[in-house]
Amino acid sequence: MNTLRDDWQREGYVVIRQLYSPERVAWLRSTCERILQQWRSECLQAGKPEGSTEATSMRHLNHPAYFQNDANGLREMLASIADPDVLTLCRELFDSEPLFRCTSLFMNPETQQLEGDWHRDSQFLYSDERQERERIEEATGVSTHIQLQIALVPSEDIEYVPGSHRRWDTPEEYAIRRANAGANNRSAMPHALRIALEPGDAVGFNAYGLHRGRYHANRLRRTFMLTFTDCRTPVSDYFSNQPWFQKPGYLAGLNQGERSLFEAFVSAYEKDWG
Ligand SMILES: O=C(O)CCC(=O)C(=O)O
Ligand SMILES: [Fe+2]
Repeated sequence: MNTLRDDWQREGYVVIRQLYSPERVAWLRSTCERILQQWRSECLQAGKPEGSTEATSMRHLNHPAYFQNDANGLREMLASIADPDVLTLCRELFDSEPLFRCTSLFMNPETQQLEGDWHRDSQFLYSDERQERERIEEATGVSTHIQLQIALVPSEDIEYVPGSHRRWDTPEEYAIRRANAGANNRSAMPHALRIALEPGDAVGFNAYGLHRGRYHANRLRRTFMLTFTDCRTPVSDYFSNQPWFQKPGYLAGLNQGERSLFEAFVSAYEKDWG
């Protein structure tokens, strides 16, 4: 029988319809909107350009600053990350225990119409292209991470080249993704698949495959993303740097399953939180 894990290893992505319940989607839709407004106004006050209305992503929606005097809200956000269906899915795909890494929100800018640039996330990790190529060519389809994007409004904003996570670029792909310092990286890509999601549907993808997003002012985009790694391969960086997990009471009210996910997260990364 063809399992979800077989598809994941072969294609580099999976689509799960209605991964989140309508109630959870409705709650996240309004909560993420509120968080986005707060983030923009705080960035504006602090003179930080990343919070401009043209921004297309933000991280760390589980930051306690978004849940002051709202213990129930924080608990609901953490429960959304540790949703049993999400963890079961990741366990199956990794054949191992998932380790939490980060929450993100992708949104449309207010005025720009931007096609995202084609990339593999490996190119940000390995600036030396030979190393990147070795890393991709030794891949067998087994992944150590997943980017799990859950649509909060209808979305066709992700494009992916199926199977590209376990092979290097063809010359045509390379000309688009990397040649001339990325001068052509917004061109149409052969064999790209645009993934259509209804609210609550999820696409999980291996970010070492060829992919891009889309950022059009006239297409509402609100996509919640959970990143997990295989617990055997933690990656410590800006995404995992979440020292607020050590605040007393941060995990209050969670059930045992939810709590274990975050306790494993803290013990994997707290040594780097200074
Ligand atoms: O969702 C998007 O717009 C792009 C996301 C992406 O490239 C990533 O998370 O690696
Ligand atoms: Fe990416």
